Formats: sequence, structure tokens, C-alpha cells
Amino acid sequence: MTADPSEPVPRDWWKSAVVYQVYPRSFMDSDGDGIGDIPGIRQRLDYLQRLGVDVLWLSPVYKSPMDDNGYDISDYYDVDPLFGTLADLDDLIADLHERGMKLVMDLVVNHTSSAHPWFQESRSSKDNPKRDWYWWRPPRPGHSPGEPGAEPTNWGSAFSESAWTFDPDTGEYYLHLFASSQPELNWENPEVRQAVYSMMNWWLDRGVDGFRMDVINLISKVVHDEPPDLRDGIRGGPDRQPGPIDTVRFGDPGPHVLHGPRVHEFLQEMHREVFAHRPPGLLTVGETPATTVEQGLLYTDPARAELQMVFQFEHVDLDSGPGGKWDLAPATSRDLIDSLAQWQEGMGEIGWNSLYLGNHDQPRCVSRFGDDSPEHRDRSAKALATVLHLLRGTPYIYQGDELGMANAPFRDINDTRDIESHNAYRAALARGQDPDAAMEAIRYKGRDNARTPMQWDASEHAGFTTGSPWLEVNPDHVTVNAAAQVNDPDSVFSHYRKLIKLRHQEPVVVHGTFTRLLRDGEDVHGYLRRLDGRELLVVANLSSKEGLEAAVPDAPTWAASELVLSNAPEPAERDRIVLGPWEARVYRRG
Ligand code: TEU
Repeated sequence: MTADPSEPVPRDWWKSAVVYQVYPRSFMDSDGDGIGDIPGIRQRLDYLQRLGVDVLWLSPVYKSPMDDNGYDISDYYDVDPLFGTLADLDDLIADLHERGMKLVMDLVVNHTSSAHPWFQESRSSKDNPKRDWYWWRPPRPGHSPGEPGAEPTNWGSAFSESAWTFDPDTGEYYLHLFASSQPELNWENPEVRQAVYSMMNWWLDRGVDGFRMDVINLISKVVHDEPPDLRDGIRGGPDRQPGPIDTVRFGDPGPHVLHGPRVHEFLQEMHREVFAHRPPGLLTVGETPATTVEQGLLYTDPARAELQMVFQFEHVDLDSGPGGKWDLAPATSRDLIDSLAQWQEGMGEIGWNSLYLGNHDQPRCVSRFGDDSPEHRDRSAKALATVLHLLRGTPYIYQGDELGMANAPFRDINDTRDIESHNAYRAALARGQDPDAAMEAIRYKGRDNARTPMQWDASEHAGFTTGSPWLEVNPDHVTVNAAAQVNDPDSVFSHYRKLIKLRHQEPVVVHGTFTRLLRDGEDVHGYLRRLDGRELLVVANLSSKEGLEAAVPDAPTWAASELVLSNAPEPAERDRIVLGPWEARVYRRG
């Protein structure tokens, strides 16, 4: 729904918006170097407008050594030549605004790249004015610097290494919760915070419409008054919380770095310095791993003036065992719906949810939560989208999910590129794990599953590039691609279009209350959305089982009421609701 630029923007416009995430490296390559870029995105705006999305979230395009594909920034004020120029980005912003669409940038300020001049200065000497812009600590007393065990704390990083790297020049360690080339910024230092706020204001003044804030709940660390001011984490043990850290080898930094004592103070300061004086029309969403509903409310309660919404991880950690992300654990559709419903009920009328099943860090949702077999792929992709998009919150579509793109058939580690997977694979082998077992976990959970090039058509490289793609195109692109779907009324693409239209046309989808139904359903799930006498019933069979009844209250009346949307042929029965494999229906009354 392209917004009418003459109309005043409602304060909570983002509640009726649908956001599309573009991973620039894999979306569209315009110059044949095999890597997507900004001019390539501009070439595909008609496609996104036809889909009907309102906002583009652009994963990082800033100058970067690309150790973590751009989430390691060396210059916040410039675009990396791989992706284009600042002028290209200005043109993209102008194109989108002309179409009544918006652009949200990725804000990665928990850490920078070690190539960033701030860090270069900071590491140059202990008394450099920017030394305290990062977290430097001396070796653990009684240990020889650089030797295992001398790290200031036993924390592990999300990329399967120690969270500390020794710098022989200054004889100290610096902290990094991700790669060693992603040093943590010290938000305790007001100069750091002001530098971040100026950069954000620079981009907003340039026409950007908001920010997706990377791991923003990590910016405040627990600093003790008594030395050591940073304390060791818990290792291993039965009551260990699932998460990315390998606590067999390291201590869990979580309790020391997540939702720190000043995180809300910093976010409220950011709001005052960057957003409070600006007209409505901006979007802010924080990526907040390991967040509870209660914490989610603190971040998104408008009265607290912090964030509009957060990406919480509960439903994307369901299939992580005690050993963390790579310790695969079974998760059922019931687990998924239980988690989504808990956040619906928990956010209530105060907070606000982001609605997502995929992004550039998660495997493809149709493979993970659906069924990507040829028989069920389309219908399960549509069923998952139906259940997700009609919930209370702002939906996020990850590029390619609107086509039903699935996980890739990686043969071995050499088929992948992601630093997280490579480090995890190396660590697994170092622990003596069988390479096939390690590769099986990466095939199932690896982030590269989401990063294979966008499948535009059935040609050699799926219309993504005329060169050789940085990551192999999924061979199923010959059948699963945009060209085959954009004009097919029964395609996954068209189903997403209908869902987006429903959100744009039905206030009950945006502002309606949420009531869970079929709480005990293993495979069949349902909920009601209500607003001023208008009701939408959403029911879905999230399994490949045949003929499952959705025994909702008043089913006969519902079965006879208006069927607004479904991913299966018109049901014969009009007195009860019986769903086929991966069948989803949306009924309306009032
Ligand atoms: O992700 C943070 C984060 O939580 C992920 O690392 C997550 O733990 C893991 O990937 C799940 O498998 C953000 C960005 O989205 C990610 O791409 C970056 O690698 C990371 O921060 C560091 O910037």
C-alpha cells in the first residue's frame, strides 16, 4: 500500500506496515561480480511493489572487510564499493519514497570492525583517547599473557571462540562477543554514544526511515565495583540455557552482557537524541536475542520511549538443545504456536510484536517449520505465512520466503561461506565430533541456507547474476522462482500478496485483539482476531496429516461464514471445518 505522501503519517503507521528484508549480497547483482548490490535492488523494485510491501529493511551495506558479511563495519558514513556508492543509496531511497515505500537501515553499533579507525586508534596505545571506546582488560592475574586461561573472563563468543583476543602490542585483551574482528564498543563511554547518535541523525537527515538495531540488548555490560569488574560465566551443567555459546568450552557471558543495567537508560537517551524531535514516519526495531516477554514489554512499551518492537528469539531457539544452536532438538508446530501465542498474549495492548519466521541468520522457514517436499512445499509455505501474518504485530518477510525458497543441499563445509558455520564446524571437529554429524547440523541450521542467491528465474544463476555467484544458487531454482510465480494467482507469491492486502484493508488485522483457540491442538491450530464486532478466524493444519478437524467454538457457523482466504480448494463441508495437509483458512464475519 503505497502511502499517499500528502496524507499526514499516523503515529503508529508501522502497525499496519509489512517489512521486506533484503540481504544485499544475495538479492540482485547488477555488475556481474557475483555479489548483489544496490543498483541491483533498484532493478527489482517493481517486483517488491507488486508484492505490496511498505518498508525495505536493508542488511548492512556500509564499508566493511566483510568478515561477517557487513555486520563488521569499518565506516558508518559510506557504502562499500561491493554494494555501490552513497549516490546509489540516495537513488534507492528516492525511488522507494517515490513509490510511497520506506527504507530502514541496519544499525550495527554493539561492535565495529577491528578495521574501523576508532578501533585502530584504540589499539594503538593504552593511553590513546579512544582506548576506552572499547573493552580492554589486562590478562587474568597469575597467568602468562596470551596463554590459554589468561583471558580476563572465561566467556565464549557466538562464533565458537573465546570472547577475548590478546593484543601483544599493548599486552591487553579486547572483548568481542562475535568474531575477533568485531570488537565490542564501550557504551559506558558517553563519547561513544554521542558518536553513534550523530551517525544515526546523519542517516535520518539523508532520508532513511528508521533502523533495525543489531543485538541492541548487548550494549550494556554488568560492571562490578570490586575487581575483577567483569566476572566469569557459568560453564556447562544441566541447567544451562539454550543459546549460541558453547559452554562446554567457555563460560556463558549471557547474564553479564544481556539486558545490562543501563540498556534501557541508553535506549531512552538514544530516543531523546535521535527520534523524539522527528515527525512520525520512522521505524525502530531492536534485535534482542534471549529476551523474555517481560523484557520485551520494557523495550516496546511506548510510554518508555525506547523501541517500537523487538526481534525476540524464543521461537527460533525451539530446536536448539542444551548444547546450543548446533545441538539439534525436535520442535513441533505446537511448540511454535505456543511460543507465538505467548508473545501475542504477553504484549497485549501495551507492547508490540515483530512477526518473523526467517531472516539472514535462520534456516529457511518452509524447511524448518513447514515441509519442503515437492508435494507439500507450496501449501506449507502458504500455511505458515497465513498463521504468521494475521497475528498482532508487524510482519517481516525475508527475501525469497515469499517464493517458498528452501534450505540448500550443501554437500560439505566448502559449499558454505558463513564465519559462524565455519567456526562451529572447526570447533566440532576439535571436540572430536564426526564431520558428517557436524555438517548435518550446519545443513539444518546454517545461516547460508538463507543466503543463497534470490531465485528470479530458471536460468543458470537464477537471474541473480551474469557472473559466478558468491554462494551457489539452490538447484531447485529451475522450478522455484519469481518469474514462475508473479503472475500465477495460485503461487506462494500471490498468497503473500493477498495476506499483505488483507492487512492493508482490514483494521481488525492491525488493531484487533488476539484470542487463542485449540490450545491443545498438536497439529491443528487456530486463533481469533476481533475489533468492533468484526472477527477473523484463522485455522491451520501444520502437518502432512489428512482430514484433521478444527473443532473451534461455533464451528458450524464459522464453516458457513465468508471464507476470505485459503490455500486449498473451496471446502465441500459447510457445517464443520476439516483441514487437509498444511491447509490454512481465514474466515470473516461481522
Ligand atoms: O545476530 C545476532 C545473533 O543473535 C546471531 O548471531 C545469532 O545468534 C545466530 O546467528 C543465530 O544463529 C546479529 C546479526 O543478525 C548477525 O548476522 C551477525 O552475525 C551478528 O549480529 C553480529 O553482528
